[in-house]
Amino acid sequence: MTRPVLLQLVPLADHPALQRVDEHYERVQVSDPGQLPSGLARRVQIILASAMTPITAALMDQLPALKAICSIGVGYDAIDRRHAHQRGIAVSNTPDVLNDCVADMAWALMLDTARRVSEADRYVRAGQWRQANSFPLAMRVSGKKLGIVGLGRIGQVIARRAGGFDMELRYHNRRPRKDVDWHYEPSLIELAHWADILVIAAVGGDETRGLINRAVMDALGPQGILINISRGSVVDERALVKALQEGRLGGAGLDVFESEPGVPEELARLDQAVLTPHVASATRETRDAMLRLTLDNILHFQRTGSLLTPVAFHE
Ligand code: 8YV
Repeated sequence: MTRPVLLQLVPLADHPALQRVDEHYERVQVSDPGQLPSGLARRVQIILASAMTPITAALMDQLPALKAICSIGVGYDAIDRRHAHQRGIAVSNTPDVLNDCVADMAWALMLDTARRVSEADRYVRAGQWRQANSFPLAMRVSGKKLGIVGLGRIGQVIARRAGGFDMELRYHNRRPRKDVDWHYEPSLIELAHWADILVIAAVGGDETRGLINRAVMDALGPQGILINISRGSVVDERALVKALQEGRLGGAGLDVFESEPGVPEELARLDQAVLTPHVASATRETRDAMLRLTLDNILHFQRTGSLLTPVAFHE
């Protein structure tokens, strides 16, 4: 009997659960789904992708038998969920299993940017320490004011870690959360004004595009630090480069960018920016857990027709 096709749009590490998936599906890996022969395209029931793989309406419509999109990652802004919903295609992501590592990375970027760790490393390697002991002073982190934009699952883990640094904490969200005691700040500008460090942990997509604009950066100010571990689209990157160049913003720690893997050259030239290549979830443990949850979603869907961690769609 011919098995339905599982279209794999990303390279995968080896995982024991893959064998079980392969018993039920013919796994076809392509990097450009446009290259898929129409005979195979007609048999695709599942797409296996990463959170950064664009899943457009056009791609879905190339696949008439598509039933589920299983994405490795928590963000779903790359998926046209409205179209999936209209076609009755289920969508899953990998919530919770990456919270700790993404939160850890937010802290790594905070400490690095404030304490100039990467810059200090470059200074030592370049032999500058031997020439003159002139490394600039950094900013203290402990005891400072931390603002979090987006207090979802990851935002809350970042917030919990702030206790260890004796920091005051406030957050901005679409709505105040009833299940936490942290101070809610209804105005993003006011939060930026109050905070020494502002961490962006909001969802990506149209509702947050360009949310962190010049006015927010100016409110954060010349000593302020901006950290982004969510999506590059949330920050106006041109405004950020200008704010850093003109000294209107103190520093930025960024794991995500507007046009990944593209990073503006001007940004890469700035010592007060710490840049990492979208690796917040990229530890062996967490990537393994993300893949496992995705494969579990696929196997559950094969057995029951529903997903373990579906992404709900609201009009
Ligand atoms: C990864 C992410 O880059 O979870 C997300 O939304 O952006 C990241 O964890 C990606 O999904 C890896 O596959």
